[in-house]
Amino acid sequence: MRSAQRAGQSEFFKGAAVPRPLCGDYGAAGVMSRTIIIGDLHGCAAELDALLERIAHAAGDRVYCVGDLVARGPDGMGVLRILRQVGARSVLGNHDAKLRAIRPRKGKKPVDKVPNALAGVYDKLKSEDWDLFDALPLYLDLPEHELRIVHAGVVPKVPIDEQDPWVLTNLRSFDEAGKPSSKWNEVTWAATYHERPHIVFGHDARSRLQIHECATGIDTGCVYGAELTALVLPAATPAPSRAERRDVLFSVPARAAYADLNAGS
Ligand SMILES: [Mn+2]
Repeated sequence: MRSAQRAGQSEFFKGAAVPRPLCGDYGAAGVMSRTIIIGDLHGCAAELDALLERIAHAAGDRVYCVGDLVARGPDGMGVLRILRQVGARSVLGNHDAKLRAIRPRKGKKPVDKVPNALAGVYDKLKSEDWDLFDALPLYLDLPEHELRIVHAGVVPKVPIDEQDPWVLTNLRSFDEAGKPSSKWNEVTWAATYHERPHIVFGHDARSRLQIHECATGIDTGCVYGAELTALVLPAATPAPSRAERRDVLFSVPARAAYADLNAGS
């Protein structure tokens, strides 16, 4: 149906440049809500706004995030505001985990120094914001799309409830001994994952967009001045094959480089 519709559209626009449809083929019908999964936000509120506009976010769309919502970037509070407006859900990122570990609590000694990456939001967070971070799960399953969202990655062939939380929030590759590592490597964990469910993840800005057989990496380094990316699926549709994956991926450019990629993870 997808290719037939596209062919029809080409016919209709014969002779003119055919714009790539912004919302796949499901926008025109106006009946099917979509699932939108957004890459690492890192406080990039203006880009989040632009991305939602680009994909014509509508009431009924379900919005998910791969985590690392507020650290490093210019406007973490703005990100939280927009995510609340659209009723988004997110998994826990490594920076979100660091943040909730330093939540001020009665009877608990305050941290000596808030890490630089979190200093921009630390004093602004209200109790309901801290609650939001406390509630972030390590993964989210979307059975209707046969996919799972994690922040960083998984060790192949290990059941999800046996995965190390550190792996789910920090993994990028495996070292020479096969040990999970947060180090960047040309061969990422996702290249070695050949199972179901399909996994949508972030945390690897250096690799940018990753289109693997059974996984899609959507940390395209917005906070580092590159792009913010979303994967958009029609209701009850699995992630398409590698060849067609790009048809469901949409990006907007960063307005600035807010952080240095080489300054840490
Ligand atoms: Mn991360």
